Amino acid sequence: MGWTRRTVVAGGIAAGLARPVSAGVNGAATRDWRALGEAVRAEMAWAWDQYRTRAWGKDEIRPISGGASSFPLKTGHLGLSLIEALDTLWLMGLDSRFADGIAWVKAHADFDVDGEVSVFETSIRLVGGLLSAHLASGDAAVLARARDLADRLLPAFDTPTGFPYRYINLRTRAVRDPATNPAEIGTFLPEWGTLSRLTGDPRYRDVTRRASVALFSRRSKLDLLGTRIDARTGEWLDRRATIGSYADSYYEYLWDSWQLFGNREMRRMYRTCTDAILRHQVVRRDGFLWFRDVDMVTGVALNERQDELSSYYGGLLAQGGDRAVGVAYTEFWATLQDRYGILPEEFDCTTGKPTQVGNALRPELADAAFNLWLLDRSPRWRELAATHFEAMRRWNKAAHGYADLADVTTKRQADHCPGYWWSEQMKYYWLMFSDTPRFDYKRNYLTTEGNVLLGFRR
Ligand code: DMJ
Repeated sequence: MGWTRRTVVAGGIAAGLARPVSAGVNGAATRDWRALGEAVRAEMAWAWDQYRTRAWGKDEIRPISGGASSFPLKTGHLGLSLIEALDTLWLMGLDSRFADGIAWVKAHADFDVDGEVSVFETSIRLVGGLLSAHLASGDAAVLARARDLADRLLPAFDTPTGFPYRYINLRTRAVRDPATNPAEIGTFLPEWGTLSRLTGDPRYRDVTRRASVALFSRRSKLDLLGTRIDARTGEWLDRRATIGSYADSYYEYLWDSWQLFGNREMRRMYRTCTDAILRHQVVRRDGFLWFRDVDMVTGVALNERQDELSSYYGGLLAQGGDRAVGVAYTEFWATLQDRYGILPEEFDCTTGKPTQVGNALRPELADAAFNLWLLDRSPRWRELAATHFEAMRRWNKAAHGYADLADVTTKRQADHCPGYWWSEQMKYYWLMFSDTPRFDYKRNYLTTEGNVLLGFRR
């Protein structure tokens, strides 16, 4: 018997996989959530102490060897993991460790470095991390560090379109690479708008708003955006419309700017983009739902690969009012999590096979579970996050921290722990399981990197 497209998909995704909903809800009744929260907190404290001993002030600990790696500089360190961890430590009540980290920032954080960084990564991780650490600590010196860093990134936005160059030298301000993308154009306003609010300087909000609006104005007649665009000319370089990497957090920040600032213009842009995505990119097959990549001009389907980064999208859809689609998409990812234990970086729905077998210790499915849970408090989302946490503890834990997987099919680890691990999934698990009094579960805002910009209860 030949494999038709339909049988490949059915065999690839659906065959033999029970929908996990009922198992999750039943399990939820018997779980001790506070104990699970304590387990998360204990893992965070242990990992921090490893970092404190072996990689203090470095960007990333190497969790297998105990060494260190640099990011976002190629060489040299800015204290990335330390800064990303700070608000998580505070929310967990790990107060002496938090104070130790704040003291390091005040004594050692120095961005006057002759080295090139990604404008986008530096903003979401370091500017965002410092802002949330400032809001958690109330320390003005931490805000001054965030502002100094943003000032070093600001010249990247000085282009004819208002889209930032992708890279900038922190000391010389030399810029490089105008071939940018929606995520690296439009993932700024919540952090930079907060910086404007805290400093009284409107420039941060104005340049980042301008970039987001200018990108929206270059949408196609179908209201879709592509994947690559030239910051000097505004010409599209790649017409592939996707909800995944290179586009993902643009859509997230349109909604977030409404959520955090009540910005109606951004909410209108979110609605227009989301309606187009729902019209042209949704695939429903064999009881599952996912999003194909299409040509932004013609709407013609290009591929049905899903990168793991896309799994955040179910949470965003629910936040924006499209709950049923968001739930269905998150359940699609939950099914893949049940199959692989840890999600592969990329999966092809037409063959039912991973196309990239690694996993860089990704938080996105826990992010979606967290956002869904904030909306409806269904035990299903706690259960999904618990599965994510327990799988991570089983397969990603190494001698000196938590590690990427080089291959989810064999569970072979890689000697790397990304900075976002400290800011994202550990915080989502903790907030979902602990019911901490330090967080306002009704009025809050977390950035794409999990940094809390609203919702601390001090
Ligand atoms: C994080 O840095 C952010 O969530 C970003 O928006 C994309 N994904 C990584 C983690 O996978």
